[in-house]
Amino acid sequence: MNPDVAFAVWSRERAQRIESVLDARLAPATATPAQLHEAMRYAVLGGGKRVRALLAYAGGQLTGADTGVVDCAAAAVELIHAYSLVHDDLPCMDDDILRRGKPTCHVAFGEATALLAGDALQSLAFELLAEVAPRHPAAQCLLLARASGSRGMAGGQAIDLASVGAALDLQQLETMHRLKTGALIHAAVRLGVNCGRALTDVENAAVERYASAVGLAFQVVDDVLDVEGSATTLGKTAGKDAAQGKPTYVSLLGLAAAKERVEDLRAKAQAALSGFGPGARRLAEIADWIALRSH
Ligand code: GRG
Repeated sequence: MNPDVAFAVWSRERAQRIESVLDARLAPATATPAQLHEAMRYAVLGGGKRVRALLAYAGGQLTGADTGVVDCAAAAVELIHAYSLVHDDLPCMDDDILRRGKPTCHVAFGEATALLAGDALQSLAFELLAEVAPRHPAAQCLLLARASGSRGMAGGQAIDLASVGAALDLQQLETMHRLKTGALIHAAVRLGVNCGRALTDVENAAVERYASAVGLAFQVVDDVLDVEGSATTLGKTAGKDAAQGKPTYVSLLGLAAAKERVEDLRAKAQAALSGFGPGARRLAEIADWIALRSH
């Protein structure tokens, strides 16, 4: 694709591309067990901003990776994300009925099928990385496993569930979000970067700073949108955190300071990319998009 096309064009093209990759890799809805496969496809296809896939593709551009090589990394991280949303929405967790503008997976298919769909999406993510990733598949699987496991996303979710009604301080809140949301966003960048040329130590440290800043910025914006957004624009229930008494950046800092924190993180992400050339363009654009998003 022409490297000069606008971000909106590039991101739309990549979102369509990952949709096709996911469509091709998910079992057909008619394959036995049909209800499970239908639920998996329902949870993954036809919705979502695809932020994590875009970050993987943009990370791949930084290191000159072949887009076809990045496909499986981008798909794997989106599959883990979709599984986490299905499980997060279950009655035993966040108990939500709306996701990506449609009924949540358990509302549409029942709790048992939704649980299994999440499990199977997780397995499929690792199957893709192990089977298709042409470079260092074991290292890529390790990276994704660590980001999504008990010391990453699942651990952050456990802290989140335990924090309802608790008085977390800012540092505890940040630790929770760095795990629950940041770890997978961080992994998305890394998985893409790893598909291309090897980076120097200095470059690797800069990528870490970038991924860490955008991972946290994404969550702070999510907290702001939970207050300022509506279910129509968000495609999910708005105002839930406050209703559940969950600590958020807005409840701890106030709206204005939370927005300042987003700006600070956006500046950090951009600064981290300053040593790279034009290959960092899409990562820079995604940092702006994450900070300025309205849904
Ligand atoms: C169940 C192990 C397990 C983990 C769940 C991701 C997560 C952890 C819970 C989701 C709860 C939530 C709303 C977190 C806020 C940030 C976030 C991950 C929002 C959803 O991600 P988007 O906005 O969703 O990228 P789309 O639909 O655009 O893909």
